[in-house]
Amino acid sequence: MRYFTNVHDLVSLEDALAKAKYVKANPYADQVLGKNKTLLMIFFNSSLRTRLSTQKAALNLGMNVIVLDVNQGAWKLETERGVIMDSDKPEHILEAIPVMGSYCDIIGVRAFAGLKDKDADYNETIINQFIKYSGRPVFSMEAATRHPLQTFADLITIEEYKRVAKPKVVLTWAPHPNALPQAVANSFAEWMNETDCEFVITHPEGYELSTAFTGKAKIEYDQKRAFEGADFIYAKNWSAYADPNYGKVISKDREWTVDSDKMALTNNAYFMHCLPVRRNMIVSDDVIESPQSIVIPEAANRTVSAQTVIKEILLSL
Ligand code: AN0
Ligand code: CP
Repeated sequence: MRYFTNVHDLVSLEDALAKAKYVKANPYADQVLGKNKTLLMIFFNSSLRTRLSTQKAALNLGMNVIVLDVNQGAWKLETERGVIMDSDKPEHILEAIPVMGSYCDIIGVRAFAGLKDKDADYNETIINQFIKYSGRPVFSMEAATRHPLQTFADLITIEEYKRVAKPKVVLTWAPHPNALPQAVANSFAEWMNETDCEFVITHPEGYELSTAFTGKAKIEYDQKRAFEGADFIYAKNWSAYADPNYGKVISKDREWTVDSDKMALTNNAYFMHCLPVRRNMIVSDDVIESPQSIVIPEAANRTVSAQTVIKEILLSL
């Protein structure tokens, strides 16, 4: 595997989950594989989990790691081709990318959706430029439309906690003060459609995601009805996808906050969220602190998903 941006880059989900299980049980089995290989992690946006877990994953594989926060200490990058560069951006991404590639063997990129230009976001212009111009294998640490390392960790977690072969998994929108990308929700839907879980998405009207990601998922506008009999509740906020509101916050309705009354409708469901989470907007204190909350083991599995992916890329070098 040379590129990892979505579920279809894997041989199969089943194969990837089996490899992840091995990596989790044997975290230091491949310390020689990454010797004298350098991972460069490029962040255009903030991160706690992705930064730490991906670095840990690479160290477990014996790699060297360099981290660059583009917005802290690097030159501001122009990303459009053809512009006269007389503004505040001294360097063009078309030089910066191959230069970055010359210092490493593998590149991880975090570049969120700008939420202003839907076509630019949904064409994945930033990560695709890294794929095209870096000369190196590239993996996504959350790009404009997907967050595959997160979703891979989510599915490892569901596999570990499920009590029935085909659990009911519910992705629920929940309120947030700011406009967030659709990436986590898109990815979660895209990967859930590769499983045989019963998969339901619930959100207020106007928050419909792209059908390219939701596929065969059942859309239920009544959140309480969606929660009935659920085995996993996966909460996430996202901004509107549909025009004319692309990238906008159209509701902050706290009726959609996940609380213990709603969790009582479920089949004693586990609560999941990718984090960072806003308490008492997305989820009440008591739900996130309850024994059914698995957000910490879910975050811990980010090391496992990253290590499984980086290992596959190292094997292809
Ligand atoms: C980001 C998002 O929703 O895409 C990153 C989540 C992993 N969240 C925030 O910016 C709060
Ligand atoms: N879940 C996740 O990707 O968290 P960070 O934004 O902190 O990396």
